[in-house]
Amino acid sequence: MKLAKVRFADGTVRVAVVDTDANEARVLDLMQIENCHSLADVLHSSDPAGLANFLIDPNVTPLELSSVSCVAPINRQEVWAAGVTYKRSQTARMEESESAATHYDHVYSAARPELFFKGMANRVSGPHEPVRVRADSQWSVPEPEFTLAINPDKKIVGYTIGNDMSARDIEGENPLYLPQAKVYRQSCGLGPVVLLANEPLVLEKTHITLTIRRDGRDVFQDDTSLDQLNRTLEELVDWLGRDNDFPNGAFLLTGTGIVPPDEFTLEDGDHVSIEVTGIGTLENPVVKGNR
Ligand code: DO4
Ligand code: MG
Repeated sequence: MKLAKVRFADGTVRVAVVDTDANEARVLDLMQIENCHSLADVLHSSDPAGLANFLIDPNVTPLELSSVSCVAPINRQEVWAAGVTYKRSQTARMEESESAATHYDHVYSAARPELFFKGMANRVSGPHEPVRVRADSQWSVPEPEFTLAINPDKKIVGYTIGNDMSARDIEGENPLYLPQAKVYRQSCGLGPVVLLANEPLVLEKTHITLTIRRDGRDVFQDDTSLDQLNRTLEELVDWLGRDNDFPNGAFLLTGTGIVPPDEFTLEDGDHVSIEVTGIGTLENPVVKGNR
């Protein structure tokens, strides 16, 4: 089952079950349950699929998917990201950062993963909202990442698509600049839906495809699959949860396995599309900041 936050023409946002096979979204009536106000409340319940089925509003006609616009599926969760979890990312980091190459080499194989705080809802762009290249970066890329929705008990309850926008020149200049390379206005894409984690995930069949379009044509495309991830999803969540509490839950981007060639940088007006098997496609235009 897929859950989403959908926006209506009058601007109101409601939680819905998205059924791609039936091509419809069914709105939930959250008011039926005390203390259930948001998508996060459904995701963090003991049985998200059962609760969502129970809450489907019989008085609202199912909406055709083409008439529905999804917004970022986030409420008050923190967003975190893992790094250097794929071989491709390790190689790219070592190339961009001569002085810190050995750190990236070591973190790829160390027991402790790289984990960093990416932001909260205010830095997150939903489907079709702009993601940003910093004005002071001349070398920036999207990072298409399989993303976990984690409940306050630190259990994986769902999956979505994340874009860890990154300034490779700032990160490469000095690893201590990582927060500036990674955390800024509109630096994270999330959405369009959360696929509930109650169905088994087949890693080798879960493909992540990144397509970048410029002036209407593809300028970059590549794909990877989840079996290329060098760590288990549970391992990443376990490290994130050590001596940490997430009373409002968290999203965890699990790292990129796709890095465009070194000569590529995003430009203002580019279009980023990230498709993940079983979840859907996250589409965002790119804007370049003016500080
Ligand atoms: O260490 C830099 C960040 C790496 C990252 O974000 C990734 O591998 O996805
Ligand atoms: Mg990343």
